[in-house]
Amino acid sequence: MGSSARYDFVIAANRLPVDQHTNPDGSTEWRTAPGGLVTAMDSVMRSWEGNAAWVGWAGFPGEAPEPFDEGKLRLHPVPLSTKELSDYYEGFSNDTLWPLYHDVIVPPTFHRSWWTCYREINQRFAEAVCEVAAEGATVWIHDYQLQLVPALVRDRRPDVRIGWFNHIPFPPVELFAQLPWRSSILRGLLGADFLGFQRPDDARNFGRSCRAVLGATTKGEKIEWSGADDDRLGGAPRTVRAAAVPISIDAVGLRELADSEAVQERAEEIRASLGNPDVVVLGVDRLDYTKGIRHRLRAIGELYDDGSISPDEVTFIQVATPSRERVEAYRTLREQIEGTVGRINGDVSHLGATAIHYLHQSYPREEMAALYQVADVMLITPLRDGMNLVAKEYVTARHDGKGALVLSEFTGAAQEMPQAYLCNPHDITGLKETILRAISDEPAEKERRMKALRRRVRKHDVQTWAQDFLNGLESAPERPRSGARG
Ligand code: ADQ
Repeated sequence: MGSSARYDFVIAANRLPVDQHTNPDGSTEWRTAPGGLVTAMDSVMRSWEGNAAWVGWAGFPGEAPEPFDEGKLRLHPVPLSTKELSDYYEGFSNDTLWPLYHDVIVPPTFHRSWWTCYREINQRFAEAVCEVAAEGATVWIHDYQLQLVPALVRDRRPDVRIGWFNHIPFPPVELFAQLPWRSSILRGLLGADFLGFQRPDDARNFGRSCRAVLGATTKGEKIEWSGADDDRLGGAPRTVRAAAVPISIDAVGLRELADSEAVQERAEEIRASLGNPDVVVLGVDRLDYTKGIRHRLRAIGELYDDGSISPDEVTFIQVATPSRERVEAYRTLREQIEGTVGRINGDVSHLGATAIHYLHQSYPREEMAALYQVADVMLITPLRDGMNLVAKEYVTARHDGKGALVLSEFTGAAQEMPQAYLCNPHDITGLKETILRAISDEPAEKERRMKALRRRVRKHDVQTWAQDFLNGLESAPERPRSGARG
């Protein structure tokens, strides 16, 4: 089957890189979806000389559109029904795996019917990949929604080279072991040649789970597994490499955008509309319980309450992007956050001086770049985060030497950005002190830190990330066998 397909580079991700828009006249068109993965992959595509395809869900339930071309890229939609969306995506991916992989900040929900659906959808994605992948193709699978796809593809197509990248943390074995389907997930992943993680700790956590759950052996980044059991995803012995390849941003593109006259003007406009406060503090997150928004509000609220900062001088803007609103834990979080913002504003704001501006909306890139430029202090306080691209975007956009980044030590970004004002968001007193320090440190000290942070992001941008991943995949221990099995 593989030999008749034409695409020698295949990406598989939960979503396609396009959204369908309906025009006022009722006609529809595809538009590039905003987001880090699309930008990242765009740079890989541009330098890829062969034919490339992207397998993913088109963004609406029901029948999938026929495969189509967007520029050089073949898009291959995978259908999901409303029920499948609920069980595979909102259920197993976002209410089982997401909390389990983020330190069980909320308890994961385990439902056998969700798992059955997850397996079926992974099978569907794997079939689509096998359908489009040319003989000997490179296949790059993304994220926790598709952890069974590597072995399912390997099983049918031993000729292809398979990489998987995890955008979120991989949990310690003590937590991962809670998952009733833990060994199937590990076997699924071990179908890949190369597994990329955000941090060395994530790669090590994965290796430890393979040892504890499957009896595999590890040596540095190499994992050796006998494959000896009766699970249909298993089979021959395998050697797989698991390593850290931290993701990054399109630093050149963002810098250019931030430099543009329109963005500079917009930044001034925003500042003026806030009443030109002395200090603007900014938070930007998807509205997710992993992002530590409640802890941040607690610290900010106490700083206003105890008079350490005043709404006449310091304004806090919290942008909280709507996210997963059909999952209960997200609805509860939204209510809590909005209640807290209302309480703080009610207590400490006065006419003409609002303590917290809360924006539950998505914005274009230009507006985000302008907001970053306005921020004197950026507050990033997740309880756990795979990487956190906002940290990298902020230091890149704020390139005038000013600004200060407060960054949780529980983000992947903290490992690469030690010059940030690092914090433990669980320690509210410590967090308050760190915020005050970031506000009041000498400009020269802030400039020194920001310069080092910017240099790091410039040197390790998204192009470097993609190249590092593909190099890792190319040199992974187990070369593909020739000849497809169909
Ligand atoms: P996310 O959890 O979505 O990603 P993050 O890395 O912070 O988190 O990326 C968010 C992106 O969305 C940023 O590019 C940001 O600019 C953008 N964004 C946020 N709010 C927005 C808004 N209101 N309007 C428009 N754009 C907005 C997952 C993992 C992360 C990992 C990334 C990439 O959870 O840990 O860094 O994947 O691997």
